[in-house]
Amino acid sequence: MARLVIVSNRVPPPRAKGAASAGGLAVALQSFVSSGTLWFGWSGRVTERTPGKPKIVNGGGVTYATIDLGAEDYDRFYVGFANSSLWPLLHFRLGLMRYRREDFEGYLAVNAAFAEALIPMLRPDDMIWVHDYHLIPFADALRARGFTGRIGFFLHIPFVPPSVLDALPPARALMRSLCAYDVVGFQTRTHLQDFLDCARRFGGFAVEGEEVVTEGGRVRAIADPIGIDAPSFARVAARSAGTDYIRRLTESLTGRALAISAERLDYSKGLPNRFEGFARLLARFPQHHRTVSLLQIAARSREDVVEYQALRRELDRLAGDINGRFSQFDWVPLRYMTQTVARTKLAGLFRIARIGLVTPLRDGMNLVAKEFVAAQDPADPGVLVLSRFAGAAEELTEALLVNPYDPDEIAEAMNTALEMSLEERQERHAALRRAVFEVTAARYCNVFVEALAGEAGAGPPPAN
Ligand code: GDG
Repeated sequence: MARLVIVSNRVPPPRAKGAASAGGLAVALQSFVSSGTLWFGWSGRVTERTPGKPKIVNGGGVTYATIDLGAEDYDRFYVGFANSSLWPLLHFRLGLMRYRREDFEGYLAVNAAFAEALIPMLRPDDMIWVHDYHLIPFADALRARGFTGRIGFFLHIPFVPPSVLDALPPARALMRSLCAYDVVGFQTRTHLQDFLDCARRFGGFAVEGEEVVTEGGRVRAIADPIGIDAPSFARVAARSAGTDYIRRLTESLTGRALAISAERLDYSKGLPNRFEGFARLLARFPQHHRTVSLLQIAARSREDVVEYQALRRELDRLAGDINGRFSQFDWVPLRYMTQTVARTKLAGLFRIARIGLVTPLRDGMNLVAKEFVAAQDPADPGVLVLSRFAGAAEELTEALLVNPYDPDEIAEAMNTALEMSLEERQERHAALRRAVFEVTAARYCNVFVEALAGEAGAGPPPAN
């Protein structure tokens, strides 16, 4: 059996299960990696210059090899091209995209430096699984250094149609790099279809079914939605609901319903629209004054990127505005925090919430939606209000699906959720729960690795 090598921008510290990391990727993969796996990527540290050799740590049979980033590389590769060009572009936010040629050069240079550092650790029959938009040119960089084994890529964030990708100056180079993989995976069939259209348009390649035919071979494109370890999250949530922490929260609510949102403080997550939606709920449905509180956890993220700094200022202002307008001396409608909360506590918060409010403007998948469903008590479940532009909406069709650009629609869905009968809540939750327990993290990993191994039995991707 070939060794699995995982390459991702950030590598979680060994055996840090349950640690307060607010990233979806680490959470999904950590339970899958097994003894013998090599996991390679950035350490998260910035030093003066990018070193040539990785640091190696072993934990639980897994070898973690990490490399620091030099300050200029960090600026061009991470802050620049990855998070100021690709992230906004692939979330359909052309107005926020910034492009500098030197950033793209830095992006290619870091991919090359990472490949150079990994090559001495590779065996010819390794299977390499590369993750996310930071590392699109990684297969090219490995092939240029002589690696001939299987290499697959999974994109955790959305993909865009040709008319959107066209705005990115190196669109063609990027598409040709994506087509240097053996397998390319996406969260949904919509993203997959957009990729095939872009491969045709910018790569100049023929597409046959769900395969791209290149000069060098064939790229197989798959839709492989990511999931969570649902039974384990449900257990943690049930246990956590009995702790002092959750008891203190329940006491502070004095019988009021809790609506909850939790994510990285990121403009893709639709926080200002959500705050506005909540304000509309209070303005249009005054019967809910004093009966509901929204707890918004917005873990600070990418604080070196100016758009994230601006978003934080905007949210501070909006939160103050809502509480100034609607608070009463003994009721504060919006509780807003920008610290991370430990994962077990988060699970308990989800469990006791009456509404899970998940309204990104665009999201590859959105694991919070799935975690909220898994955390509920099936006998008295909360209601999921979900953006139809989250990848998760393709599977979680029994949620109250909203267009997050319309604050009135968010307000109306919250009102519906608050007034929903127990019977309807149970019916919707049962259907959502089936979906979340079926498409798990383990299934996601198995489907990808089977496709990467080239096994015929990989089968069709789950319906979504
Ligand atoms: C990318 C894609 C895709 C959030 N706040 C806290 C916290 N979290 C945890 C959540 C969840 C994870 O972080 C976030 O995952 P998401 O999927 O919701 O979002 P991204 O971070 O944007 O992830 C996304 C994902 O990759 C996987 O493919 O679904 O579309 O954008 O697990 O619970 N965890 C803790 N404290 C917090 O305050 N401990």
